[in-house]
Amino acid sequence: MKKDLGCFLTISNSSSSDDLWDPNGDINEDRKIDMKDISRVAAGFQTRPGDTKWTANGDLDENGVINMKDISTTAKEFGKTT
Ligand SMILES: [Ca+2]
Ligand SMILES: [Ca+2]
Repeated sequence: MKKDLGCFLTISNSSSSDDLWDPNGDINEDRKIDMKDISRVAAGFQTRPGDTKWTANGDLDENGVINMKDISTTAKEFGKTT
């Protein structure tokens, strides 16, 4: 789990400059929406850009903060594949 999260942070940092992300709740971009995605949004709960736990992909509505709306959006897409 720790290793997984570290990997994600690396990916997140390196891909933050491209805007290919489609905000559908697939936070780790493995083409399916599952607990991993939800836990990643949850991990960034109430963070803003610049916070150490900020997860850019987790801000689905791009309002600059990860809140319940983002988590519930991810939860709504749960189980979907892209
Ligand atoms: Ca995923
Ligand atoms: Ca948001």
